[in-house]
Amino acid sequence: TTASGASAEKRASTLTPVLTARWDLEDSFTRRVYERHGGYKALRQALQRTPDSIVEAVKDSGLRGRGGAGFPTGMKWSFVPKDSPKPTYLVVNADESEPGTCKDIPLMMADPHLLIEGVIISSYAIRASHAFIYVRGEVLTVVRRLQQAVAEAYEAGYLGSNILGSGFDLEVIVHTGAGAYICGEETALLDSLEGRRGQPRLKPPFPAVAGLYASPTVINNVETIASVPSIVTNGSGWFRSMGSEKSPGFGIFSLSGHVTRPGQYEAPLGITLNELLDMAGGIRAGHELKFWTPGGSSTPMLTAEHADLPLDFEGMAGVGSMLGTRALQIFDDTTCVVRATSRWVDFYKHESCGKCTPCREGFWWMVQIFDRLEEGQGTEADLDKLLDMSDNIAGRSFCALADGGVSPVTSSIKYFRDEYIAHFEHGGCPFDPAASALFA
Ligand code: L3W
Repeated sequence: TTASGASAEKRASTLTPVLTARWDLEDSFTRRVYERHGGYKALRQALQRTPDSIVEAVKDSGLRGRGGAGFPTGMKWSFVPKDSPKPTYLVVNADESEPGTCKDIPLMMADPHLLIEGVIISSYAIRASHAFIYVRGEVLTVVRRLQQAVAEAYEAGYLGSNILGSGFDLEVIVHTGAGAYICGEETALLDSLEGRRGQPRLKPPFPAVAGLYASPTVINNVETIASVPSIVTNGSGWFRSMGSEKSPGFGIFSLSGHVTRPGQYEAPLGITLNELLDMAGGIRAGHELKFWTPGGSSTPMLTAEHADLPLDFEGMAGVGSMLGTRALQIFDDTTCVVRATSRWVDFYKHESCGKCTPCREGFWWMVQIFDRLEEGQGTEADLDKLLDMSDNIAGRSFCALADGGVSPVTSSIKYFRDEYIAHFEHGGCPFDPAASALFA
């Protein structure tokens, strides 16, 4: 009944699951099952409280954005001007497309009502009467499941006018994207939602002040919003009792690649890769960990020496990486790091929206260099050229896509310069692609 097919055993974690708690129940995606397991209780409690008290609870919990950047959620909500003559909107960023990231889509497949309950409570808190869930257009089954769940929520009086007799009104619109990675960038998403080609806008103004239709707009990731009902029910102290001081709470870690049992593992922030690998049965038999990403390809790769570091915002920043979306892509000793990086650079070249020159031109040129390197025709000067280009792309482009795109390049050269050189000396890739099976 779930999208992931992952079993409870695979998600066994060091805490009682919250976000994945119902994933293995039969018909977990229905309102009936959600209500039978405590669903919509938090909404009833929230509607008895003032909107501001919900904002305060989320602020006190220390919840940080689960889409990658980790911005404090309660603080973002409190940036919405209280005296604006324009309506306030809530937008859920469900355009999950960071390579390796697979948490929001399974959550929406298995437990869409958890997201919808979070949407209603969050909209109430920020005084929004319209909320949009912007979903990747490619995942039609998820779109249909969400639409069905939204219809069920209307039938029960959780959406529409005068919700549960509270006087609060909310309309929820499920909107599909059209397959562009850039539309996960919050302002490109807003352009797309307004019917334009998705390209990032200049910030500031931040969406909290001028977002959708130039109105105050809170944009949060699916997992962020899905965490809100549990904070309302259990309190901010409970949330803070998990995770680390500056990165409290829990999250879904998606493990993929050369791992025995890939899947989604819910765990407190601050857990380590080695602890997660223990749950996932370790690296596939007979092999060793070579490199991994903490949060998809947009976060600098790390190596086996980093496997005991806390997977929280501070722990990853401390080694020049980022927690990002907790997409742990695991590569063993059979993988060619040049091949992996080349595939990622191809992705960024393809997904660059073209608005700014460093990103549009930079990734195109990088692809040319990587093609040469892979054919064994490069020289060591090419590595310096790649680093120089990275320096001229990161921080000089319009949005975070470009900063993310140079991450695999700079980090792979930092940790595996010798392997690049081995390509020149060997006259091509020294690895057997069939042995890795990921990039064959
Ligand atoms: C009001 C201010 N709001 C910041 C808000 C801002 C946004 C949030 C974070 O990139 C990262 C990126 C990807 N007043 C504010 C303010 N805000 N200052 O806070 O903003 P920011 O700029 O730190 O990050 P971002 O542009 O949102 C997100 C990385 O995530 N990433 C990619 C993720 C992809 C997915 C996916 O596919 N689902 O999430 C992975 O690491 O590289 O660094 O809301 O408005 N003064």
